[in-house]
Amino acid sequence: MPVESVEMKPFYVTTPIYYVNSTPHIGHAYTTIAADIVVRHQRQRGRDTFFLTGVDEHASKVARVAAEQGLTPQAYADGIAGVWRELPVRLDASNDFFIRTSDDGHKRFVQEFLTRIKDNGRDDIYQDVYAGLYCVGCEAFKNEDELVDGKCPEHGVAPEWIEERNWFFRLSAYQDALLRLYEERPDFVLPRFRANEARSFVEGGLQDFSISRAGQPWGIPIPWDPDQVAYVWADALVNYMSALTYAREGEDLRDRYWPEVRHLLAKDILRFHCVYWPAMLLAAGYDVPQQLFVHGYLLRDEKKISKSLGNVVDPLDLIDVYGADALRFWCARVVTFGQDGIASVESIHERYERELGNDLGNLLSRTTAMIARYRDGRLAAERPPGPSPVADAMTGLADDVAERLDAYDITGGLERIWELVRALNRHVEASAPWGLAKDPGRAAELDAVLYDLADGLRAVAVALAAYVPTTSARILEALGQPSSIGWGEVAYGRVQEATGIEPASPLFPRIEAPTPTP
Ligand code: ME8
Repeated sequence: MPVESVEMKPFYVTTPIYYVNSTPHIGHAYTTIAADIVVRHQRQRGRDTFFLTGVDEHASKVARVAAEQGLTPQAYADGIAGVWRELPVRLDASNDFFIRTSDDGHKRFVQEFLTRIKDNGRDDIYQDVYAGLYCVGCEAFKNEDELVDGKCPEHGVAPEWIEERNWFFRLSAYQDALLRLYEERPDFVLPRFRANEARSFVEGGLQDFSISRAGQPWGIPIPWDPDQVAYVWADALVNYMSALTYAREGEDLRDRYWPEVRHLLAKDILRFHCVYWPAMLLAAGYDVPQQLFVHGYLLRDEKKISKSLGNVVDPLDLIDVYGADALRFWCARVVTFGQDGIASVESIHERYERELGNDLGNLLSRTTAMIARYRDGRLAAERPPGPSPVADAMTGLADDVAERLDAYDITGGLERIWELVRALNRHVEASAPWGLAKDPGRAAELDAVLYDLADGLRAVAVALAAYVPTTSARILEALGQPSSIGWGEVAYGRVQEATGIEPASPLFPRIEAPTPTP
């Protein structure tokens, strides 16, 4: 779809809220970076955006660990929430709000939300006794057939037997409504193979699930039965709506952003998001989200990276070495977004050197050095007439990238931009400006080449702004260009006159290669 015809409705993006008691790893950074790329891009197109991330605090493990440390759960959560609040900052993510599920605004809203379901006149919340195997890692009940050697395959631990009287949500009543939703809105869950996964799960029959836990010291009290607290998922999912009610004092942002919401998440929590959450919203009488995009896992040693499996890649360590932009670039580029992929420090290093350092960094260094040397640092806004391979390479770029990013194809969008980066590098080699500079009779040709290189790099910088915001700004500055990054600037021939251009310092200085992991 060409960019002009995209409806300019508001655009609200969420990541899952991360368990406060785990440690940020590359998988968490991955969703946050992807969401940030998508939302920054929409902002460049002039859309009214809102980006939410945050932490999920009411897991039963929080209370357990707090007790071990002699702290109240709240004091323990307060102590560790800062690391999570810092994560998007370090990743250069532009979130508009950071939710904590222990916020008063969230707790109040969850109580209202559950009461709306209870009072919907369809008896959708009822009391029953539940007995079953519960995995604390997943915060979910497990069937025997989901276990491998009696253990949860995700967490490698045996689930616990739990038996208690709980409040249940009548999920089973929403089977037809969900199937109709998937049918009527084929883009509700993307990619399509994930929508099929959700559909087959629903077609297999839905079991009601417990939305409360008894005898827990930590959680949001069930308003009509304060001896029970909300089950952590019945509490956490609601964050996507609750945040809008109190993120801006005195405003209910739901009027603006609900249901224009896009949830990004990995496949581990597909059922909660694509089945339970829309059913809960329907039961509470709210519109379901606009869209859910389910991405794959970053794997290492063929296992999901996670704290419990002990093969964490700490994103903050990677940022210390390579910088946030390199991590963002690598996340978008290493695997086709949506698929599973292998994350290794070696592959970040390789892309840093080859693509960021050589393809992009050297291109800027060479271009600015040539403008400084051959034209005394002056960049003209007029180009001598004649065919331009750079203009050809830029044809359709803005629409192509926008179309890919509208479809969450952050990998494809970046590859399309990189085609231009490669075309610019080819142009340097083919036109050999250093040869033209020796021949005063070819001054106009040299002007044309320098104009094209500068203009191409300028367009690359604007197109890359959602992916690598700091690098983008540095390129524009080195070329003496304004910092405006409106999407309309991704077009040929918009470079502005500039003087005083100096050879740019390396965008991505050389870094010693990491020692290979065993
Ligand atoms: O599930 N590869 O929180 P969580 C890619 N609190 N993405 C990964 C990943 C990996 N190896 N590991 C984690 C929870 N993620 C709940 C969510 S939402 C209402 C409640 C990302 O801390 C991915 O987005 O376990 C996944 O869905 C999320 O982290 C799970 O984070």
